[in-house]
Amino acid sequence: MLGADLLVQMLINYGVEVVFGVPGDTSVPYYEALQRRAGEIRHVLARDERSAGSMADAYARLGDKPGVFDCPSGAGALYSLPPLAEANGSAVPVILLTLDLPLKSEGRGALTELETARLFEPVTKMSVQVKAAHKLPETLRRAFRTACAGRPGAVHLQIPKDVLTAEVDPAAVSLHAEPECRTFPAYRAGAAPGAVRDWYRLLAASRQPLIVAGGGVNRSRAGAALEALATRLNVPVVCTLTGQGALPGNHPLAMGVIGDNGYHPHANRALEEADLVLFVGSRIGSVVTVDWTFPGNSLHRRAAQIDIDPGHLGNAFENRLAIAGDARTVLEQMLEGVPADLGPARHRGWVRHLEDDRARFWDQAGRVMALDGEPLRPERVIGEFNRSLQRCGRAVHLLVDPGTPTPYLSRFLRLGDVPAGFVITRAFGALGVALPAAVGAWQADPRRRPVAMFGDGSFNMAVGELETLVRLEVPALLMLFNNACFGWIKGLHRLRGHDACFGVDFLPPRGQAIAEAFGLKAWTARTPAQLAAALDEAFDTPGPCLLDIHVESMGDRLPPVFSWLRKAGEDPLALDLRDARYPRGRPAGA
Ligand SMILES: Cc1ncc(C[n+]2csc(CCOP(=O)(O)OP(=O)(O)O)c2C)c(N)n1
Ligand SMILES: [Mg+2]
Repeated sequence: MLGADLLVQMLINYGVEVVFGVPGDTSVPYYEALQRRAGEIRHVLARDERSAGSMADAYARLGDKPGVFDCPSGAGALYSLPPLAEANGSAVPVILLTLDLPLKSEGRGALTELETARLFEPVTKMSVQVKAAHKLPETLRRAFRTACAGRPGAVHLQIPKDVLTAEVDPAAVSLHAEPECRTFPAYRAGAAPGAVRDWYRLLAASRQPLIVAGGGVNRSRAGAALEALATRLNVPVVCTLTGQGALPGNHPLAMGVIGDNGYHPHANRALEEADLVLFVGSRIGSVVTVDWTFPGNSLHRRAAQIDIDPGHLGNAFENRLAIAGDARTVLEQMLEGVPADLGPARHRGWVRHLEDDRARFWDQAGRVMALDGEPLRPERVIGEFNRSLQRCGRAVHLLVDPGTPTPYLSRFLRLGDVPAGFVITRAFGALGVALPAAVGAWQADPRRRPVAMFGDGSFNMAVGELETLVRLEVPALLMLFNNACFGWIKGLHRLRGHDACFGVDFLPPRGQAIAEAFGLKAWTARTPAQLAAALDEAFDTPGPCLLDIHVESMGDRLPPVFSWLRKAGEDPLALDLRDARYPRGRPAGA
């Protein structure tokens, strides 16, 4: 067997159904091997390695299998770094295969030579060069085990071309795959003995408990366990940006999004007021804590934490209880261990209080989302999206880039009964992810419509993948937030009290024309009526389509970002919503 066939056989043995990638001079033997097994494993050709990586990342986030992508030597590897770093930082199992120069050319001035195994070391759990073809099976096993077990993460394998073309006697190596590591999390770990009892001791003494669902809840697919436990204990649940979707949108105990970006004021208030906060699968980093200034009522000795990574436990403040383990497993243990004397009717007043705050917020939000305006107000865009989504009723995957989409979607999304999965890449928050992520999302589950939301800055970084959407007939619904600028950065200039924003404006893309040139169906929306009609048509369109939505710039009005509102002298916890303006009076450059 050729090394390349061994490699593909191992991928098949691990249940890999799809690999994403971009070819190069060094990857031809691998592509030939893929071609020989085309009935068993698909290859999705991306137009940029960054996109291939974002596809693999989204595929893993929205399913239960690791994502695999490939790139060629040199430039291809360099382009693959951003998405691999994001996957690793977000605990998403992604395996990158760099099909590299042959070992025999090492150190002899070959074009594209680069020590890729070293390049990826700081952004992966494991990055190694495979030095001989007979080492491929065991290295692949280590790769899947490392990516999927413990805190999931990224793996990089540098595979020289002469390893791919070498002959191996298949009888001399074992091609077995560890069944536990075909999906993730592999080898789920439970809580240490006594931890569940300790949790109930804390809960019994609490009058205002709260659970925070972080991205780890989604990674562990612990949503059902969380829902069952929260319901059984009558404990309200808030989530972080990446924890969105942990509970169904209309769950009575789902109290919204906490933190800085796109937070709900009632959710942040709940964190201020709770006397016991159980964080599940959250790093509790800068966004959740608004750069460690929130909540004002310190979480020291108010918090308990469940995390797969013991390095996160107690990292933000002193915990009352720290449990190292897999989110779903620990929550299920808690569910099994509910003390008999713990009735379901506890904390009723607390829950009612949070429900009142939430109702007050949504009352206000309904008014704000109905406001007219040209260019369109982002709140209106999400409001129309909510309406059109619920009219359509079909399950979606929401892929959301930084800029206008992240804060406005998180704050104003109303799913109702519509099931949704989310990809909001927040380890690095790169632009240009949502559009390619639509391809990975669709590969993960073609029953769910991928809906990607991105700014025009983002769009221009990923626009080449429109061709991929059309070629593969991915029924993505793309929402381009067109404001002719890097709006988020413009807002940061404005926050410093002057109007002279430097290096942030560009020409508005002609989104509809661009999309149509690639073969997508497309609309331009400048008014609420145009937007409503285009959204309904888009939901009824079976193929890929794009809405070029002309929105107000975040440089013109403050977005729902806690730290920005605070800096502008507004009360970020106010439930009564009003338009907030940037401060004025400081000369540019001062
Ligand atoms: C790859 C990358 N480069 C730069 C940034 C910094 N950045 C964060 S938001 C933003 C502006 C985004 O502009 P756009 O996509 O048009 O969205 P808008 O803010 O205008 O809604 C930039 C440049 C980033 N997040 N990712
Ligand atoms: Mg923009």
